[in-house]
Amino acid sequence: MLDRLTDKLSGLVRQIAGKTHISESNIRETLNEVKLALLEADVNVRVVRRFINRTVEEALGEKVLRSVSPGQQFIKILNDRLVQLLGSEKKDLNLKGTDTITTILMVGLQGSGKTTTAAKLAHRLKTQGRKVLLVAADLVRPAAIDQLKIMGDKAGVETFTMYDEKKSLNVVKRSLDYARKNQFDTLIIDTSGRLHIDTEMMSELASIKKFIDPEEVILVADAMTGQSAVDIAKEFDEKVGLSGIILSKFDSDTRGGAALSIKSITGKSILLIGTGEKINDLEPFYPDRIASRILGMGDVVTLVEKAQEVIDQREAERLQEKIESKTFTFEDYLDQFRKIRKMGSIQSLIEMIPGVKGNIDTDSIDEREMKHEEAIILSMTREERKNHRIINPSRKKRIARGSGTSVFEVNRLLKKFEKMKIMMKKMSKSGKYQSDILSRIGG
Ligand SMILES: Nc1nc2c(ncn2[C@@H]2O[C@H](COP(=O)(O)OP(=O)(O)O)[C@@H](O)[C@H]2O)c(=O)[nH]1
Ligand SMILES: [Mg+2]
Repeated sequence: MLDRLTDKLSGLVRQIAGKTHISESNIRETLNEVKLALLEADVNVRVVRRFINRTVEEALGEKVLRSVSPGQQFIKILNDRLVQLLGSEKKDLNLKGTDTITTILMVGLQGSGKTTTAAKLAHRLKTQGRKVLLVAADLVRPAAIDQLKIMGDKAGVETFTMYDEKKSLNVVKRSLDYARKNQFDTLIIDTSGRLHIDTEMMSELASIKKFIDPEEVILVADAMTGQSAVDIAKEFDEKVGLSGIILSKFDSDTRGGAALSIKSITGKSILLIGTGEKINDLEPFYPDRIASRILGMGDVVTLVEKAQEVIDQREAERLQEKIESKTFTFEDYLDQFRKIRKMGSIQSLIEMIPGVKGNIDTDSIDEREMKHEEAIILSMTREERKNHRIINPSRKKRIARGSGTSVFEVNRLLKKFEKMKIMMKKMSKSGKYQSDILSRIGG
């Protein structure tokens, strides 16, 4: 799902991420490509238009054009907007405590995946320690009851059935009595769908809903049906009232526009996604993870946010000047060192940089070595830090003793520092913020 969109967007992201200068036309061009990619992925036209307009507006603001890393700032905006489009936060099911009964009504068209999903959900809630009863209230298709029972067995969950009953509302009523008597805390009701929306189905669902007053009315929508999944959701919401949506068949290789349109058109969140036919194939829907996957960018957003906290723009500029004028000293080094440390472990930080994971052996970045280096720098006098060239053999001995290291290590750091200055100078010309971070920590 969403593979083509992912290819397209991550390509665009890669192009723009490293840019040190971006212009209004860069932004407009890129967003135009984004727009085409979204339309091609079958995202609703009006949703796309609104998305692009808002993103353009924000991206053309000062924050992007004048920032130290405009490319990444721009991507962050794009990402945040995309997360919002997908529903912002992961939404959990509304479940009551296990001392009472939570009811969940599954609705949807025939073939959308209701029965399968009901059982998957039962399985999921069971593993969370709930006592779940599946209720076979689909009486339209004769085999439906058996199908639920078979799936229920796979889930290790009891299924409530009434083979001779004709009215699904009666099944629901009786199942509630049964649940009360047998201390079930969760009822998942599988209802009958039709091939198309019809009034009989809707009124049946409405009467069940009225009787049971469920905590959740979940529409199971087939992600493969694209735009029409969105229309169906809208209609079910108007006629029955939904609390959330499960997108089934998210494992298919269709274009995936439904996932991106459904929230902004219906206002209902995607709670979970079905990713296969097996009982385990049900996953929470994380808007932020999906967005960064689509943009193919690791955790660049977290990285930008963290970096923003510690390194403000002016300071970055000062640093840049120092690098250019070669007045970068051990004092600055120490300073950067500590800022980077504040951002978390070096390893995890570096792994967040797009393109780094897999390309650089982050295990070789030794945190212990960094601590030693810090100790060495701390044992230098201010003069030595400002001008490391005065560090002669006797000073080296003193520093090594003071820092609990060896002259060998002191020498190694001095050499590394020299090498790093040269490297930084080179990199500051190509201007990449991320390589800048890397060079500062000597990676
Ligand atoms: N690949 C895939 N198939 C699914 C998924 N959910 C359901 N199906 C299949 O879709 C078909 C219809 O599912 P079913 O639960 O009977 O739909 P219902 O008519 O709404 O109850 C079955 O063959 C399921 O195995 C899913 O997430 N991924
Ligand atoms: Mg069914």
